[in-house]
Amino acid sequence: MFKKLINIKKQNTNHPPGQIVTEKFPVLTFGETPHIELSQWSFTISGLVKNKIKLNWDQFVQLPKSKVTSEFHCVTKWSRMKNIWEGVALNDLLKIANPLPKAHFALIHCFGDYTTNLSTKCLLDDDVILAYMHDNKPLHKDHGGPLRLVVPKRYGWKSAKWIKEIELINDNKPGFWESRGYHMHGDPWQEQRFS
Ligand SMILES: Nc1nc2c(c(=O)[nH]1)N[C@H]1C(S)=C(S)[C@@H](COP(=O)(O)O)O[C@H]1N2
Ligand SMILES: [Mo]
Repeated sequence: MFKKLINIKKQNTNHPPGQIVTEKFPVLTFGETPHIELSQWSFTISGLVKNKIKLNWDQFVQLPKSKVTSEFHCVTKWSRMKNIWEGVALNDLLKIANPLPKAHFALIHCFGDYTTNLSTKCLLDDDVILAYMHDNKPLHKDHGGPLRLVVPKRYGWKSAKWIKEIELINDNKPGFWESRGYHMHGDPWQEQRFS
């Protein structure tokens, strides 16, 4: 009983297994940073929803703001422990979009064609944010500016930079890395690196 308590505490105060903590914030991108004009920018929630949402940049920045401090774990083994993200809580927007009961999964689409998949349940977690600020500064374009998704309870590849669209779907579909062998769920505490 006592031993178990210690183990639980350890897991809550440390990084996930196999990770090395860094103070730096490396840039991990497949390919080039896309160039996005704010006047051409939009964010959409589409697919299996009652209310499709499409917002331009001016509309997006007028939405109520949220702030989350969370850990970031890349599957290449670095973890950055304290990140202050500011933007819009995704569950606020998903509640408005109102996913249909059969919308069990989502495919995330980005400017620059990157994709990744997540369960709807995972996206509804209250630490999931659409971020345009990081550590009190506007999100740098190499880190996904103007807007990125942040999903702290999944490996970093699920935190899609330059997010453009969330498409709610019925059956789980692999994204860019998932179709190249990365795990469909990607929970760092379970070390779900590869499938
Ligand atoms: N659009 C897009 N999003 C992406 C990636 C990418 O290549 N393209 N790389 C992913 C990976 S593997 C990681 S670890 C994080 C890295 O985020 P960072 O570059 O801000 O550290 O972004 C994720 N999101
Ligand atoms: Mo990564």
